[in-house]
Amino acid sequence: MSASEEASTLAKSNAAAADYDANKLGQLKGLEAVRKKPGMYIGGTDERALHHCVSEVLDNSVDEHLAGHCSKIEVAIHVDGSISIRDNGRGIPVDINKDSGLPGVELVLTTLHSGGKYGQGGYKFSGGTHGVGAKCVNAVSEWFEVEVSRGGSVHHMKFERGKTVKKLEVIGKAKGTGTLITFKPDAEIFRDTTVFKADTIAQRLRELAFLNSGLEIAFTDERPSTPKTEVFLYKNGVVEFVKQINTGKTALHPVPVRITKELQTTLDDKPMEIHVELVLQYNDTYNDLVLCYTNTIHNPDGGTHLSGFRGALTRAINQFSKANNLLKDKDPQITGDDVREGLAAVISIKHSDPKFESQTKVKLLSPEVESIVSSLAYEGLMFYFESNTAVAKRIVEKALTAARAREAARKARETIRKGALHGGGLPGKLADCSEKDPAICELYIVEGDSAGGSAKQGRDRRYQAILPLRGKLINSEKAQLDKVLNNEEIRTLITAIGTGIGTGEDDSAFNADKARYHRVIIMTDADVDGSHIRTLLLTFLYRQMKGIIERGYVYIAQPPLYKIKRKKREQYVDNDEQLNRILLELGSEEIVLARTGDSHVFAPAAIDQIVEMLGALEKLGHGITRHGATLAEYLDQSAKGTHELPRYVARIREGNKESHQFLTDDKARADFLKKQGMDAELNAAETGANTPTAQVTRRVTIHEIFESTEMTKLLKALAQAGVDTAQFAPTDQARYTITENPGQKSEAKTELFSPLDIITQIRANGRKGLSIQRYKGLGEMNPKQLYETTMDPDKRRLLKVGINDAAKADALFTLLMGDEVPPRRQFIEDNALNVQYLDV
Ligand code: 0RA
Repeated sequence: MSASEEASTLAKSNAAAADYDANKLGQLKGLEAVRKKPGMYIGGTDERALHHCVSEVLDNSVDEHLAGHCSKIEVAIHVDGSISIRDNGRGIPVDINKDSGLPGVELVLTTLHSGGKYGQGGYKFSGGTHGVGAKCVNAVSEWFEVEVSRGGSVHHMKFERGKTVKKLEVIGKAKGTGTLITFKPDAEIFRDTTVFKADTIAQRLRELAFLNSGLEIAFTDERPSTPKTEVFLYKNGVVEFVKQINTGKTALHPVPVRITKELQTTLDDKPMEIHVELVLQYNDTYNDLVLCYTNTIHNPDGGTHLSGFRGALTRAINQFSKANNLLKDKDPQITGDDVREGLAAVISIKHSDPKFESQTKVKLLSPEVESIVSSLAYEGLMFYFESNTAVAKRIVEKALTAARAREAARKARETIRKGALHGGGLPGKLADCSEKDPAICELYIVEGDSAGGSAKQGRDRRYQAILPLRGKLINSEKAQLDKVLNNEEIRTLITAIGTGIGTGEDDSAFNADKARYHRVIIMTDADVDGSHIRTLLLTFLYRQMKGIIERGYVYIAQPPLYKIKRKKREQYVDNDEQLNRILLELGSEEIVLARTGDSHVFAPAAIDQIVEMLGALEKLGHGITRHGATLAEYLDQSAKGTHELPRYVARIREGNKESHQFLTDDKARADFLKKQGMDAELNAAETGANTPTAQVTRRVTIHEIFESTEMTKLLKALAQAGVDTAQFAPTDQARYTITENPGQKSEAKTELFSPLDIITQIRANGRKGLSIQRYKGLGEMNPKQLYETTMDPDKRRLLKVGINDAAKADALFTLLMGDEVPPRRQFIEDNALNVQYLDV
C-alpha cells in the first residue's frame, strides 16, 4: 500500500467514525497536510515528485480508459511551466453531493477522504493511487483548474494551493464528455525545480500507449519557439513495445511471441481478476531487457510475475533441447543467464488487488501470480517451440553460445584479476594519485594522449589520477564479452577502476566496494567524436559495471563552450544561457538609463532587476507570438491597476486572411462563442482533429494563454520598479534613453521607444568590442587552463550519470551502437552536447 493509499484508507475510516460528515474546515486541513508533508503524499519535493504529479492526474484518465470510457488523452506543457491533461472520458461528476453540499468535482479535488460514491469510480483495475492523486496535486499547485464536459455543459472551477478560488460554474455548451485539468506546480513546495522535462513525460506517455493498445495519447511541448507534438497510438500495444525495444537490432524471429490469459479466481474467498500479457522476441545482442508492469505501473525490481516467467523460460528451453537431442556431452549446462542473452520481453499484468513490497511499487509480491505466470509461460513457450522448431533451434543455439562464452569470459576475467594482483598490477598508462582512500580519489578518463598529457601536468596529483584513452573503444554491445575483455583499452580501464566486471560468485566478478575511486570522470571533447567516445565508455560501464553508476560514482566533465574576450579580459563560458547573462551584464555596465518624461535616472540595481524581468517576459512571450500576435500587442491589453492580462486568444482564419482577438476571461470567451454560434468545447485541439470540410472557409480556434498569470506578476513588478507599463507598442516620442560611456569621449546616447527596447539595446551593447570564440577541443587549453576550467573542484561543474530507467538507457545505447548508422549519426549530431538524454 502506498503512503497516499494508507493515508486515504486512514482518512476514510476516520471519516466513517465522524459519521461521514465532511466539514469544510476538515477538508482544508486535509490538503494542508499534503503541503506540510509532501513526502508522504507525492513522494517528496524533488524533480521525481514533480513528474509524479503528472502521473497522478494521468492515471485517472487511464483508469477511465481501462473502464472503457476514454479513447484519447492530450497532454501539453505550456510556456509558463503549467501542464494540462485532457481526456474524453465520462468527466468528473458535477452533481451536488448530499453529505457535503459540494459538487462531486470539488469534493474529489479537495477532500482527502472523498471515498464512497466518487472514490473509485467503479474501476476494476487501477494504478492504485486513484482517489488521492489529483487532490494531492491540487494541494501542491500554485493554481489548478478543471474543466468538465458533461451533461451538455462545460463546467469550470479553479483552485490555488488546494483552496477553491472559483466555484463551479457553467461556461458553455459541451458536445461530448471529458475532463481537462491544468496545473502549475508550486515553487514553494518544489524547491529544486518546477520545470517539467519533456523527455521524462514523453517516455511515460509512450509507455502508457504501449500498455493500453488503442488509447491515443498526444503530447505537445509548447515551450520551444517551434512547439513539438508527438502522438502515441499503438494498435498492437505490447507487441509493438517489444518491437521498439528491438529497433536497430536484428531479431532472431520476425514476429514476437505473445502469450495471454484472462482469468477469474478467488483467493481467501475473495473474487479476483487477473489478466496476463507476455510478449518476447530474441535479438542478436548479448544483453537482455525484461520490463514488468502491474496495472500499467512499472515494477523495476520485478517480483512474482518476473520470477514465474524466468523459471518457465529456462525450463522450456532446457526441455526442448533435451527432447530434440540438441545438447552434446561436452556442452555446459544452460542457465537462466544464458537463456536471457538477447531477450527482449514485456510482462504486463492487470490485477484487481495487487500486493507490492513497498509504497513505491517497485516489486510485485502477490504470490498467486508466480504460478499463474509460470505455467502459462511454460505451456505457451512449449507450444510455440513445437510449432516453430526452426526458431526454437536458433534460440537454443544462442543460449548454448552464451553458455560457452560465459566460460571463456570467466577465464579472461580471472587473467585480468591475476594480472592486477601480480607484477605491480596497475597499467603503465595510468598516472595514479598518491592518496589511497577511494572516497577522496578521482579518476579522469581523458580522450587522447595530448589532452591526457595536459591533464597529467595540470592535475592535483594527491587525489586526481589520469587515464588517457587512445582512439576508439571497442563497442561492448556488439562484441561478445570474451572479445571485449581481450581489448587493450578495456583491460586497462578495468584494472584501473578495480571493481572487476560482470556477475558471478568468484573473486573476479564485479564488486562496487572494490572501486579505487569514488569519482570516475569522463572528459572528452565537445564534438561529435567526443560524444561518441563518451557513449562507448558509458555503454561499457552500463553493461559491465552498472553498480558504480548506481552508486553515483560516474561523472561527466564539462569543459567550457565559449571563450570570450573583451579588451584584456578573458573568460570561459559554460553554455548559451550563461553567455546571454554575460551579454546582459556587460551591456548594462556603465550605462545610464533614464526616463525621458521626468528625467528619472534608474539606479544600477534597478537596471539589473528590470533587465531580468524583461528577459522573463520575452521568454514567456514565445507562446503569444505563436498565435499570431506580438508580445507588445498582448501586453498592451493589460488592465489598468491590476495588470490582469487576457486569458484567451481567438484566432480567426477566413480564406487567406487571419486575425485574432483577445478574450479577457471565461465570460468573454463564452460571449464570444455565443456570438460565433459555437460550442464552448470547440477549441484548438478539437478543431484540429475535425478538419473542416472544403466548403467551410471560416475557422475559429481559441487558445488559452496559461502564461497570463505569470506575466501579470512581471508587469506589476516592472511598474513597481518604475517602468511605464501602459504601452509596449513603440510610441512616437522616445520614452527612455540609454547613455553608454557617460562622461567620456565615446559617450553615446540611444533613444528608446518601448520598454522592450531596453533589453534589446543592452544586449546589443554587451556584444560591442567582444570577441566570442566557440571552444572546440580539450587540447586547445594548456594544463593550467584545463585544471582551472574543468578539473578544479571549486570551479568545475560535473554532471552525475544516473540510471533511472533501463529501457531508456538500453534504447539509447542501441540507437547509438546498433546496426542502423543513419539514426545514430543524426542522434549524435543533435545531441553532441546534450548528455541529459543519458539521464545524467
Ligand atoms: C469519479 C467518478 C467517475 C469518474 C471520475 C471520477 C473521473 C475522474 C477523472 C480525473 C480525470 N479524468 C477523469 N475522468 C473521470 C465516474 C463518473 C460516472 O459514473 O459517470
